[in-house]
Amino acid sequence: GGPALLSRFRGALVGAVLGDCVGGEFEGAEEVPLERVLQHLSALEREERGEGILQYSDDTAMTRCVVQSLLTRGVFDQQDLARRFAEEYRSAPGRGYGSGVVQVLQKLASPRLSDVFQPARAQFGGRGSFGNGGAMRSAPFALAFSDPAQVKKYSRLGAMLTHYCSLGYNGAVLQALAVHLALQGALEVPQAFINSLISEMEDIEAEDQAFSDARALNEPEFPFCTRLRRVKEFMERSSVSIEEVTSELGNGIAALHSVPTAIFCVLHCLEPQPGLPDCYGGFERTVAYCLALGGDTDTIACMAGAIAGAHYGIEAVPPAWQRWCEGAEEAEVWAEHLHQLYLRS
Ligand code: 8NA
Ligand code: MG
Ligand code: MG
Repeated sequence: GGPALLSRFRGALVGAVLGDCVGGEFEGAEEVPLERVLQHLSALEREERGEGILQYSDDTAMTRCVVQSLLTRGVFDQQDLARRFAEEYRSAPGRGYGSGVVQVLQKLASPRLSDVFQPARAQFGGRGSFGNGGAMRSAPFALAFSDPAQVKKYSRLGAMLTHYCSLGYNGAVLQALAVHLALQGALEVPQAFINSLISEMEDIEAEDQAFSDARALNEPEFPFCTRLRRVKEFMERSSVSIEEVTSELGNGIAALHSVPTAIFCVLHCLEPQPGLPDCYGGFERTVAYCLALGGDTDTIACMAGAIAGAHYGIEAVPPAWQRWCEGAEEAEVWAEHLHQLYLRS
């Protein structure tokens, strides 16, 4: 049942781009009244928009690099991907990159660089970045590889090119796994979906590097599992406030404070929610809810958009919204090519 696999692929990639473009409006805002979110979204329904096209940010710019590298090389190629990140940053540095990652992107441009992971390893006094910049671009790994072992392996390596801290790259693995499961229709049974993610992360976080990174950052052991269990508690409650979500799951630029949050947004919006228009389907609810959280809205909506798009399929993504998003049309074409690669993998 549910949408066809190709529709899910298109939904995932278009959903990611749309979340980034539409979410950019509120990036960094501390509080976003739901009314403002709904105004912003209803303006997309108009034939004419004085504000014009919504441009994509670093989230989509880097996602496009991952897609193009996978499609061109047909395999994961870290040298090729590193070169594309560097070239993308050189040609469009104003896409809203995190303040730390730009150093990595500049170093990756050096033709003398032999170890492409070295610049990421040197970040933040050798601890590596825990930002969500690896996770925001990890959906394509779920679209290129059907084998979950490969999804995990390559989403991790792909993130490590800029995010060498386990709290950065494990967030990318979690995001890719959520898209991987959603493509398979796993969100039809929400409890089983969250349980699968928890059990995957129990394995992934059981390594010395993850233990020492968590300790250094004053986080509990198994930090992603801990947050996912909180997601599960929220799912079991009859109502959860925006304040509880932002204070307990987070809405920040750390992967730990945004990937479990994006997953929660998708789960929470499977059902109609008070305050959101009745005419909204699940995809629209998810995007609106992400924006209402404030904080890193473009990235949370990008990640939730990818998961929701994989679940509901492209038919659930409003064409009126897509029309105003830079890069949405191309994303649809690339999703079809990734689908071919996935079927061959
Ligand atoms: P990043 O790797 O530069 O990390 C983002 C930030 O997190 C850094 O600038 C640091 O402040 C902090 N950080 C990360 N790791 C460490 C560490 N080990 N020790 C201390 N501080 C650390 O960038 P990224 O690629 O992860 O990007 C993350 C987000 O920044 C994305 O959402 C992206 O869109 C961008 N961004 C966010 C905002 C916003 O207001 N939310 C604004 C502009 C850009
Ligand atoms: Mg961004
Ligand atoms: Mg962001």
